Amino acid sequence: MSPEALHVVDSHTEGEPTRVVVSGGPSLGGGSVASQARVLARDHDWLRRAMCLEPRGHEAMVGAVLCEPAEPDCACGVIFFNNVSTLRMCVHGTIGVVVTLAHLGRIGPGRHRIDTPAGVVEATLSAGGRVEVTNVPSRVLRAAVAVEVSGWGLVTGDLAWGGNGFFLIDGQGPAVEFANCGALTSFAAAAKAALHAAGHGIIDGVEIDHVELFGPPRDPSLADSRNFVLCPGNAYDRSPCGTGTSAKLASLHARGVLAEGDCWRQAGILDTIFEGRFTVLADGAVLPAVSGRAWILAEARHIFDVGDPFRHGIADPSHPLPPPSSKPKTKP
Ligand code: PYC
Repeated sequence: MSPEALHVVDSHTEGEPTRVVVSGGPSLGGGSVASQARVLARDHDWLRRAMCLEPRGHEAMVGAVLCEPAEPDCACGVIFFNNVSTLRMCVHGTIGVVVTLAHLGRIGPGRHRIDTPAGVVEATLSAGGRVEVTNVPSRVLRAAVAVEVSGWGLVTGDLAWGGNGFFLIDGQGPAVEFANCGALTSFAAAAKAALHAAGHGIIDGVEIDHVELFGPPRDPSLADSRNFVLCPGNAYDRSPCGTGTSAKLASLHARGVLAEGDCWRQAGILDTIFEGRFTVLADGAVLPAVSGRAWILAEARHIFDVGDPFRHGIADPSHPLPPPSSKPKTKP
C-alpha cells in the first residue's frame, strides 16, 4: 500500500465532473496512448473502478489518468474513463485536465497539445480561464437511421463520430427538460437498445454507445439548442458534452445547416453552454473547436486500506473484487 502516492485533482466542466490522477498511477508501459489505455483496462482496472464507482465516486464521475505522450511536443498524454470503461476521448474532461494542469502550475495560458487514445487534440487556455479544445476530426457515419422504439414508434437520427460514437436524435422523445431526466434516460436507453438490435450498434468500427437528444433552447438569445446526453454507463452528461457537440457539428455540416466558422451554442441539460465551430477537412470530415469553462473543486491524496473491502469501488456482484485480505497486485 502506498497511500501517499495517488494524487488526485477534482474539477467540474460546466457541471460535469472530472477526476484527474496527476501522479502515483500505475506504469502503463509507454507507446501510443491507445495502447496504454488497453494496458490500463486489462491490468489496472482497479484504478477506474476506485475513482469512478462508489464510495469514492458516483455514476457521473469521469476519471482521467495522466500518462506518457507518444506524440512530440505534447504537454501530456491522458486516458479518460467512466463508471463502465475507458473512453476514446472526452472534451469536457480535456477542459478539466487543462484547468487542472494550470492549477498545478504545470502549464500557463496558450496552446497545448494533448495525446489521447483518439489522437492528439489541441487545447487553448485563455487568460480568463476559458478553454477551447480542437477535437479529433468528426463525421457522420450514417445519416437518418430509423429504428422502432417501443412506445415511441419510429425514431430517426444520424450516427456520428465526435471522438465517441453518437446516435443524434432531434425533437423526438420526452421534452428535453431537467425535470424529465428519468424519462429522457429511459427513452435514450431504449433508442440505443433498438439501434443495436437493428444491427447499427457498430459502424465502421465505431461503437455507437452515446445517445444525444436535442430540443429547443430555454433562451434562444443564449443558445441554439439544448441537449441531453446518455453516456454508456447510463449516467447523463451534466455538461453539453464536447464529443457530442462535435458529432452534432458534423451532422449540421452534412445537412448544410451550419457553415464553416459559424458558432453553434450548445446548451446542456443544466443550461450551461459549449460553443462550437468547425473547419472542413479535405475528406469532408469537420475539425471541431469546442470551448467551455471548468472549476477546480479539490485536491486529494487517496488512501487504499487493504482492510477496506470497497477500496477499489463497489463492484458489480457478477465481477467481484478480490477479497479484502488478498495482497494488491499493484500499488497502491
Ligand atoms: O465532453 O466529450 C465530453 C464527454 C464525453 C462523456 C462525457 N463528457
